[in-house]
Amino acid sequence: MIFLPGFRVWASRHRGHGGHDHPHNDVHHGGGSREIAVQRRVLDANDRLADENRRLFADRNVFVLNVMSSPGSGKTTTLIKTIGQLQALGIQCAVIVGDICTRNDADRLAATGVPAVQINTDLFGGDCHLTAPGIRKALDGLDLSDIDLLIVENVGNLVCPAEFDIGEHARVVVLSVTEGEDKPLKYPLMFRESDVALLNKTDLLPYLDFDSAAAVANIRKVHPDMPVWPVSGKTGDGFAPWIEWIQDRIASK
Ligand SMILES: Nc1nc2c(ncn2[C@@H]2O[C@H](COP(=O)(O)OP(=O)(O)OP(=O)(O)O)[C@@H](O)[C@H]2O)c(=O)[nH]1
Ligand SMILES: [Mg+2]
Repeated sequence: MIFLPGFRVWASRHRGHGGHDHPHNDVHHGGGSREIAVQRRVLDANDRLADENRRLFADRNVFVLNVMSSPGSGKTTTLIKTIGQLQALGIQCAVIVGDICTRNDADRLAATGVPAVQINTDLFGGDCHLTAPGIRKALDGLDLSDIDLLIVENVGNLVCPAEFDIGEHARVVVLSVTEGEDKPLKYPLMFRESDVALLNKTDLLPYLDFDSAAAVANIRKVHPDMPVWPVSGKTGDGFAPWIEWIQDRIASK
């Protein structure tokens, strides 16, 4: 197993100043068509680099997952368990993780023995999502030659990461049972754009009023055919279909 300690990569911004440069649907502070044109160019530039990333992943025969959720839903915890199970199956993983500050998550993930690269976005205004250029830069620190699966843990945010193609092959959204059943309806883009949903922290259900059936129904209203698997990142319960899906996707890449 290659070991590469987590290190800091600064994601480049789309424009050369601070602020929040990406296309929200609810722009309500002036700018009109010019603002929309700038946003279009930002996304076009990102998409071109995402395609380049995808070509690079194809060359290296690596399957790439983009894992997204609100802050604290349990992405890192779930991924640590996931990586452990995949390692036992002989699947070689690497991780890129995005946060505004700290390398905590790269350190936690690297403790499993996989190469882990941390991207911090704080130096450039604290982007709330990863971008294709940021991933490209992080790849400079990863040797993908023996890697079957590259997992990207996006910045904790249930909105913005869904707007940016990073060159991934599949998207996973993690919704935890402490967040409320209505989140898929309030933040539909994330659920519409994902291929799989993990309903995490199910070990806490006995202590909550959370209605799992309603949460699943809400996800299905937004994305009718998407698999939704209840899991506990803490205990490892419910992981079988999730691990099987990853194996299938790697096999068919
Ligand atoms: N009870 C319980 N706690 C969990 C579970 N998964 C994560 N947690 C806890 O939830 C908190 C946040 O978990 P993380 O894995 O750091 O969440 P994250 O989504 O990676 O957070 P960010 O990267 O900051 O967005 C930690 O205290 C975890 O121990 C779970 O399945 N059950
Ligand atoms: Mg995390």
